[in-house]
Amino acid sequence: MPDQSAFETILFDVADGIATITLNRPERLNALTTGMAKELLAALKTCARDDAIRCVVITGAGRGFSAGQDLAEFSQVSDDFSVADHLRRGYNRLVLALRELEKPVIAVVNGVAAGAGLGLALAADMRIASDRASFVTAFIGIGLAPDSGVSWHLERLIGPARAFELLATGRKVTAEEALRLGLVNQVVPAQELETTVSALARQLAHGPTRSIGLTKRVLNKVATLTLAEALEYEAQIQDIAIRTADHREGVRAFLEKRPPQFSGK
Ligand code: LHQ
Repeated sequence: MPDQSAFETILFDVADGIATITLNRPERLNALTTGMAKELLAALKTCARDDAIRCVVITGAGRGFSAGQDLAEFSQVSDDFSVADHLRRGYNRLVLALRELEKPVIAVVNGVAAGAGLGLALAADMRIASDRASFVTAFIGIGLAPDSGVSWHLERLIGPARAFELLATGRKVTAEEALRLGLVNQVVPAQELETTVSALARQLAHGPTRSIGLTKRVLNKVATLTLAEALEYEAQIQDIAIRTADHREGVRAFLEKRPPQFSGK
């Protein structure tokens, strides 16, 4: 596991099966730099490799979740800079790492999530927002098209017309509206955010991690399948799930009328 001191722009903490990654440039609303993207990727690789980690929480330090690409860093690039390569090396890898991580990932949206920062929040499996959170696509404000998976996730989460509206106007969405739109799972008062998330993260970290991971694999895949293909894919994945120790424990616990003790195996 990387030592916390290996990171300069994020905090990485593991306790009780829960890895908490905190974007940590609060004075810049946790705007993302190249170094930060690298550190995040390294932390997510650790989360994937370490069997003791059974739930991942991503949040921001201070009053923001993340304001997206650090525009100061971006303004200093040379003439031959390729934004496509910047995206391929950075945010594209991060978004895929979050989606492909076969463990539950909760984005704890403590404040504003904008641009690529919104992209990270949308790539998580669930979003729990503080009542102080807000959501801004931001790309249009600086004359850009969406990146970091924001178009893909927004269209699926809230539909094409609303996705277009938020992308084309760049208007700020409050936590309450985000809940109505289906952009977040839950909104809680800022002072209750930590206890709410810690209870949820603990519940997920004590769950049958492999079947949660396989559930994520199925949801990722069925998005592009016909019903007949999805049924076949589900059948193949169930063949894997049924061989897990946690499946056997779940059935045994049910028959013995006791709560299951899932090991994540
Ligand atoms: C920031 C930033 C920021 C640096 C606030 N950078 N300092 C991919 C490929 C290539 C190019 C570009 O981008 C991408 C992907 C993207 O992410 S595009 C979208 C980039 N992000 C934005 O355009 C958002 C810019 N920020 C804002 O619109 C506002 O700051 C929001 C709406 C996020 C928050 O507004 P406020 O709550 O009013 O805070 P603020 O604006 O006062 O910001 C606080 C400080 O943070 C401030 O610094 P200062 O020294 O004045 O206190 C800002 O300059 C700094 N900051 N976002 N992205």
